[in-house]
Amino acid sequence: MVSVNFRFIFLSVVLSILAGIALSSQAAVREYWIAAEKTAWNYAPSGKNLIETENGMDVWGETLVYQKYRYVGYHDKDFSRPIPQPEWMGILGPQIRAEVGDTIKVHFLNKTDRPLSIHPHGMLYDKDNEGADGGDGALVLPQKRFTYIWVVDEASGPGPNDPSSIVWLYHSHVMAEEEMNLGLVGTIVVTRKGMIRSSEDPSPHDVDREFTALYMIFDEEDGEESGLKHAVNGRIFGNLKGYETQLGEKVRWHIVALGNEEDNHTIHWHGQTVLHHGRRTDVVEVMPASMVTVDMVTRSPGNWLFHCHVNDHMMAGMSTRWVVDKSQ
Ligand SMILES: [Cu+2]
Repeated sequence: MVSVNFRFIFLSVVLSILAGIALSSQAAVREYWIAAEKTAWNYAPSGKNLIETENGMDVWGETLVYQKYRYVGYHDKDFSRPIPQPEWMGILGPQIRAEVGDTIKVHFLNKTDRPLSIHPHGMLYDKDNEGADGGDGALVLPQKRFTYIWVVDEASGPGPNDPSSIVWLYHSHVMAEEEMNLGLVGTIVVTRKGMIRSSEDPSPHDVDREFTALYMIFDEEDGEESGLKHAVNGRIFGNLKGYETQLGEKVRWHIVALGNEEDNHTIHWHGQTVLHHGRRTDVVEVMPASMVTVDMVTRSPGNWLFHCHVNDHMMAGMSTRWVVDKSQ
C-alpha cells in the first residue's frame, strides 16, 4: 500500500508540474500587420441626416468627403490581403487584442507621404517601442517598416474593479495632435488572464459582444464650423451602422475619446442602462484620451439612439443608433 501511495503522490507531483508548465506557456505572441494609408473618407455615406431626417445636416453637410489617413490591418507580411472590419468600426484602425501575459508584435508599414508611428497606451515597452519621443520606433519614414514589441503585463490588464477586458488607445505620435485628427487611431483590448475564449480568440468569454466607440470632433477646415465633424467612429448624423445586438445579450462597450478642449462628451444610450465600475447609469462622461469600459444586458428591443448629450454636439451630428433585436 505504501509504495502505491508513493507512486500516486509522485505522479501527482509530476502532473502538476507539467500542468504548471503548460499554463505558463499559454502566453502568446500576437502578431499584427498594420499599414498607414491615405484614403478618402466620407463622414456620411448616405448623404443624409439619418437621425432627424427633416432637419438635414445644416452647415456640417456642406462637404462630406475629406482626405484622411488610416491604420489598415492585413493578414500577411506582404500587406496584400486587407482584413475586413465590421461596419461599426468606421474610421478606427484594426482591433488589437491580447490576454494578460501575452506579447503584441505590430509590424508597421508606413504607406503614406509623411513620417508616422504607433504609440500604444497602457502596454509595457522600452524606449524604442514607445512609438514616440525619440526611440527607434518614434518616427517611421514613408515606405519604411518598423516592428513594435509591446508586453501585456499585469499592469496592462484589468484592475481589481475592472470588468474582464479593458480598452487602451493607440495612435500616431510624430505630430500627435495632427495625426489623430487625420484618423490614425485604434484601440487595444486586453482580457484578464484565464478569461479569453480560446488561444486563437483572446476576447473575453463572459460577454456576448464587444463594441468600441470613439467620440471625437475632427477638424477639417482649421476650426471653420462646417469642417467640425462631430463624429462617432468617424461618422455623423446616424451614418455609423452595425451596433446590433440580440435581446438578453451581455454587451460590453469600450468608449474612447480624443481631441481638444471641446471634446468633453457625455455618451448616452437610449433604452438601456450600463454598469460603470459598479455604478448604474445611462450616461458616461469622457474627455480627450479617456478610455472607459461599461457593460449592459440588453432588456428592451428597439432601434435606439446612442449619442453625445452635449447640446451643440448633438445638433452637429454626434449621434448614431444601436439595435436590440428580439428575433432570435
Ligand atoms: Cu460631445
